[in-house]
Amino acid sequence: MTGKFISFEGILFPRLNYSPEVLREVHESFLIKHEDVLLLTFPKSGTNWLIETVCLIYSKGDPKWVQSEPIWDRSPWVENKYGYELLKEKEGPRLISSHLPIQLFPKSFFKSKAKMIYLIRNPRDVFVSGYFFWRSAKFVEKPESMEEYFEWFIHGNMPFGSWFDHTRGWMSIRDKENFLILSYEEMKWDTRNTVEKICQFLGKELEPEELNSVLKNSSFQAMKENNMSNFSLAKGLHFEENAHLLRKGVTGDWKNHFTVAQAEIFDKLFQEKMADLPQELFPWE
Ligand code: PPS
Repeated sequence: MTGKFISFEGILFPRLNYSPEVLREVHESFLIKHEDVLLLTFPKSGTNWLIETVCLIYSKGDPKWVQSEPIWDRSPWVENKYGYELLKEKEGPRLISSHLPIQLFPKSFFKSKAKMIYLIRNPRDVFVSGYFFWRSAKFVEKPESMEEYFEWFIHGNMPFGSWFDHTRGWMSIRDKENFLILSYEEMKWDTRNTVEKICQFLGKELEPEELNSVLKNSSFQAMKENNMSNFSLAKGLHFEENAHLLRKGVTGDWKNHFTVAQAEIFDKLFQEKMADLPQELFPWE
């Protein structure tokens, strides 16, 4: 399964828009500034929801920005060629998105005061979301079946590597004060409270009606209808016509897809890989 992927430092990336040269340069020399805000996730954890929310916090709930500029330009991906070029030119405080594992992230971050939000999601739901997403993408090897994708996922043999390593890696800096861990589940179950938490972390204050507008314009339905945020601009070229970034937007969908055997294998693996971390970091059922 290497035709549409490249491997860099043992991690797979889509060939389209990624190269070892750019990945190396990003890691070695991209300068993170103190005033940058970094939005970090393993793919399919709710990245775009977080980006939309933060953009709306920045615009005090005014939807003009999120409705007029594509989401990948508002908060470019530092690791891909397109986003990297944009970021190098951007003036002022930047929003920066990334799926990079900690060992490949720009080194300059670790000496900066830039704030980072790391959003996690139940890896079982990450798996299901990823399966449908990668199946609809034209620029990656498509898994033949959910069984095949299960094998890729549990061995980390897929774009951006292992969920377990990614999560463990970033959680190792969880005590830093410029680092906030959020979960998709808490965002879903108590969105208002989570948005307030983000505002507090970023030092932003919103009036009640501004907060209401952030919530309204970052809702699943609003994002699904927003062509600047729902990836419809990339349909045809990079995605099949039936692709949906905003697919279901729920927690626990894995229960509709996992076999009993897969659920058991996953539980065992989770125990093996994550047991030494405080379990309250993982708020899903
Ligand atoms: S990507 O391609 O890695 O950047 O995808 P990512 O944005 O991380 O994750 C996509 C999943 O997030 C869900 N999503 C949302 N859920 C609730 N509310 C809102 N507003 C929202 N926006 C995106 C999206 O539906 C994907 O999850 P699934 O389970 O596939 O529906």
